[in-house]
Amino acid sequence: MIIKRYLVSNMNEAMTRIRYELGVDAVIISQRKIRKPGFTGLFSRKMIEVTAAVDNSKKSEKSSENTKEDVKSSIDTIKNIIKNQPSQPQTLEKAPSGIGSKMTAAVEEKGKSTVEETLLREFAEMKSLLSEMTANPVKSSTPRKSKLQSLLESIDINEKNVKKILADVKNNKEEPDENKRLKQAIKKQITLSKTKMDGVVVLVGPTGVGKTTTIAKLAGRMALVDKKKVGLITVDTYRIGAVEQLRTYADIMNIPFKVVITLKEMESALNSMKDCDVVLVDTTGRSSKNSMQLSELRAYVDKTNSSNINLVISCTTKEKDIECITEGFKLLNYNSVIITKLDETTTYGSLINILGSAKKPLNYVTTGQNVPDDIKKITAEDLCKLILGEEAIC
Ligand SMILES: Nc1nc2c(ncn2[C@@H]2O[C@H](COP(=O)(O)OP(=O)(O)OP(=O)(O)O)[C@@H](O)[C@H]2O)c(=O)[nH]1
Ligand SMILES: [Mg+2]
Repeated sequence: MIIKRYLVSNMNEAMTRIRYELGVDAVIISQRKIRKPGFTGLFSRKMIEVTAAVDNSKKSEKSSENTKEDVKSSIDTIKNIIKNQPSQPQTLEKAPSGIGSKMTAAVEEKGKSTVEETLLREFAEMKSLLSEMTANPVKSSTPRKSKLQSLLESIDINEKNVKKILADVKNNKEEPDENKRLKQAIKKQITLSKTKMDGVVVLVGPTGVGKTTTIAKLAGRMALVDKKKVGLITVDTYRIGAVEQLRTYADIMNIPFKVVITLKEMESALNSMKDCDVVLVDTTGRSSKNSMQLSELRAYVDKTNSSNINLVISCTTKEKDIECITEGFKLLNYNSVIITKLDETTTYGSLINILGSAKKPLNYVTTGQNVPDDIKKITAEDLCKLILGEEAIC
């Protein structure tokens, strides 16, 4: 707040000076007619004393040094106003006598004391503001986000992980280059699965995240590229279409395929694929909020005796749902994560959020609908570049 007093011969002059010096936002907080103090004042023309104020807190571009100056000058102005007001009654315009004039005087007196009280209060506020600014200039200004924090937030890394990464960057005293420190901190949040893709591999996850497509991709790669003996099992019995989807892939790749409805059938299907290097098990998509369904599915998953259970989750999953999914599916004892649909987003912070929330290593990422091409194992270095926007996925 800047407060200034003007001694002018008319209000036009006052308005012009106020607008010029304080700007169009200034307001007049008091005005009164006075004579110049002293003997000569008695014969001089009456003048108008106008006090105007402007709230300069919106002018963020002003440096704190300027603000201090403003506060000092305002305090000086207030001091002068207070000093001049009651102690110099001779300079005030004399009110005529009578009941009416007494009332006018009382109202004027009341008005004066209100202005005085306001000024005194503001003076006290400014005084404390000034001492706070002098004691700690940085603390008194609004804390600003660092460039690094803004960057991490802009790529959708959640608050918890932003804090972790910023702390790591700050505490890394060995690496002088901030960019390298940032990469190291991001890589620290990424763990990659080293589990070999053989034996029984199970995929679980919410509906529509790409479990069946991922199974087909994996089967295609292993059978056609790695020349492994692959078998396919599905417990996806709810939708005929879903079964047919995988059966078509199995037929094209000429690999054994079984549909499992009961727990007993799961046992016999696994027995029939004993000679396979890899048996890929597809499951029905479940809502992480439905613990009944998850418990039912768990019986099938347990029956496989697999130590390679993968939670399949899309990188486009809403931040709030990630926690719900990664927690809910813990009932199925997944030990790694497959993140799908990287081609459907432009920021990759969700990968950090998913891994941080699941606390399990990343096995694969998928990058499109093409079977078997759009799946890959990604290195921490490449994932870091992707997250920082240094590399594109497609
Ligand atoms: N863009 C994109 N689409 C994908 C990807 N993976 C799968 N999809 C598509 O996602 C849709 C659902 O895929 P599914 O494999 O049927 O998903 P699901 O998890 O088996 O679904 P439910 O069995 O219903 O739980 C299909 O249209 C897929 O083509 C991917 O990496 N990127
Ligand atoms: Mg499916």
